[in-house]
Amino acid sequence: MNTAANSEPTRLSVLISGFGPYDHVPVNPSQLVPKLLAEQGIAANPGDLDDPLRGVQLDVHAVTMPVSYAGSWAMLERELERVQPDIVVATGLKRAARGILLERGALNRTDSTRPDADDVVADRGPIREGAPAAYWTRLPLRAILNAFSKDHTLPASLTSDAGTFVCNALFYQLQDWAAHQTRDVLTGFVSLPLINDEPHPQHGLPLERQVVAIRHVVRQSVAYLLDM
Ligand code: PCA
Repeated sequence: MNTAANSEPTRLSVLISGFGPYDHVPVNPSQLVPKLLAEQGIAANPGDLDDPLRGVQLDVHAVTMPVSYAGSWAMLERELERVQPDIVVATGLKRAARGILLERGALNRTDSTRPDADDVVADRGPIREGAPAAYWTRLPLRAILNAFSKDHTLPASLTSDAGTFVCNALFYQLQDWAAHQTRDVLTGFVSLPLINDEPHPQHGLPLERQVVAIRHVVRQSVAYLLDM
């Protein structure tokens, strides 16, 4: 993407999605983090001349989806059409995660005995018949991980397994959608751990750290997009 050096800010929009409560998880961080980011906005750090967000006006949209195979994609697709985002960061909870999990890719498969919010237990099989077996993320995971590593309070790792439940199904459909767009849209999935405010938690991270993490994800994605 070419940005001329003029005074007009480059307008970009980001859609950040998450899920509502499910399975005895009363507060899903993936519901709160996108909402907080949309409320707070994401802008350049005033003192940082190298901040990729300098000269960028970023519109931040949040959506909370039901933990339903059909309902989550229907809702996200509607938002994609409405917002026409340049970047999409889908998030979901991984209860066993110690920190932030940057998902490398989505598999064309459901395989879970767990019923979704509509009481649907998905067949073991492809999400989209005849579609590719997997899609890679479009988010710049290495740059994001580097940004995290400078912040020692953000444990994170790359993972190749978004599970076989609703998160992976949503991720797969999002990547399939992006593959069929005529313009480049950076799309991907980040799994969040439980909210845990203990100083040295075995599992989970404080909500505020999770918000900072997704801010890094968006900032690095903007840098990557402007460089394309
Ligand atoms: N995590 C579930 C679905 C919703 C969520 O936040 C999953 O791992 O598929």
